[in-house]
Amino acid sequence: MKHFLWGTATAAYQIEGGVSEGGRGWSVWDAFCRIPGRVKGMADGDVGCDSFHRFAEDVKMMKLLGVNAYRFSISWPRIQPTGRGEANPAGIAYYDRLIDLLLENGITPFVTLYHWDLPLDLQMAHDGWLNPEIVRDFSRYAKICFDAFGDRVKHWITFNEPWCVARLGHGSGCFPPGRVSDSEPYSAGHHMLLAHAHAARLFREGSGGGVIGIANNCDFREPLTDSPEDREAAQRSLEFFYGWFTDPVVFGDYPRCMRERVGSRLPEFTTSEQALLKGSCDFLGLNHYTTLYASATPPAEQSADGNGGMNADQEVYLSADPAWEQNDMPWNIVPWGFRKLLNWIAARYPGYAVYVTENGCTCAEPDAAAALNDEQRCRFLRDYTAAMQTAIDEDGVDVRGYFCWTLMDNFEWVHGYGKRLGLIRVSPDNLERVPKASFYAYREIIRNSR
Ligand code: PNW
Repeated sequence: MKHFLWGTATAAYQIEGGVSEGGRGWSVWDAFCRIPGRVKGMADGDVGCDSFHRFAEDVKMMKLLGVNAYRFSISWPRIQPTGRGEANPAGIAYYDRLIDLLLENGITPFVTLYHWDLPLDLQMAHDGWLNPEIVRDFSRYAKICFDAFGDRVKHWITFNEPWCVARLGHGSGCFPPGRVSDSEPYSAGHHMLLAHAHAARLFREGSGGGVIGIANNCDFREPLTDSPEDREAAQRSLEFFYGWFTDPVVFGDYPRCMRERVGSRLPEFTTSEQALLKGSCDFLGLNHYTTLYASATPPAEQSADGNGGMNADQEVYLSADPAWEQNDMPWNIVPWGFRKLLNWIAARYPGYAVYVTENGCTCAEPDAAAALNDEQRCRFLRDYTAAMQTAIDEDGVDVRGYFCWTLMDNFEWVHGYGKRLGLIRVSPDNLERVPKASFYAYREIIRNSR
């Protein structure tokens, strides 16, 4: 696998800290963390891993790890403190230094423009993703980034998991802006898709070169039984999950089953919007963590694992095999689901290169000793990368890269710092970075594949 990208991934709000430095404005997450009851222990990203100051240490660790790519995100409010207007030079300078250091160390930067930290002003004064004007705002922000970093950054991701922003931010309300609705997720999602398409057009019109894509998340859905009804339920569940944000960027429109079931709550694309969306990705990103069974009727024996929300639209019941090992999230550890999902993506979107933009394991790590001996994560990484390798070698899926989530323990959104996914432990006392066993396990995986 000569040109395969082996990397790790992070996101600005989860690691940077330095929230009041370098002219950075507030994001919706800065505000959300201050609302009692929203984030466990009222944690926030004020310090994070302090990567705003310690990024050189991070790069050093990546060098030691042997990765040849790093996926990180740019904080929109560092670049435009209110989400509109001139670029903030101090924000640009921070990413300039990070990008240069990565390149000096032979590490390819893979840059995400939006990993959830919407400038707070755009939310408070302009209604965030529910306002169609945000398409223009996002495009301008994207253009600033392409112009500033495009000479060195050749791999771009517009959105990280728009599904989460739509569903968790506007459906269940557990993410900012904390709205609960059965229609707003579809309009927020609609505007993110249009913002993606406009940004991709601007990117391609610029002369910088490189590729642009989107990082969509998807769990796998295995039919609970062989019945046609359960097979259809699993298919429907995947279309409502990955298809929602991938069909439009590949084919120019939402999956037909969504159109039929969501009806008038699903906005329509105009003909010119469809043309703009269609083919707006050079590659498809996949963030994958777990697998569940899907059925058309409630499962009789299987342990029910929630109904996946917005279930009235999908009419899908989700369940887990009690025999499956779970991690600390708790998410089921099912490597074969990863292989099957990669095959599902290759079959639905033929001709597309896939990058696994996130995959990783949450482990219970009550103390430093447990963290450094994270045997479950070592196994997870070996088994999941092996499943991916089989999808590549035996099934012919065109996977071009794999990014382990995540380089180091960080701010895990509503879970605060209590859920850990890092290859590196970050000491809560002094933020010292110490490699866990999984760091060395991943290093071996990378070495053995070359
Ligand atoms: C992803 N869900 O988040 C994000 O891209 C990362 O920032 C995050 O740290 C990582 O996965 C681990 O959680 C998700 O509820 C958050 O289905 C929630 C869900 C999925 C992904």
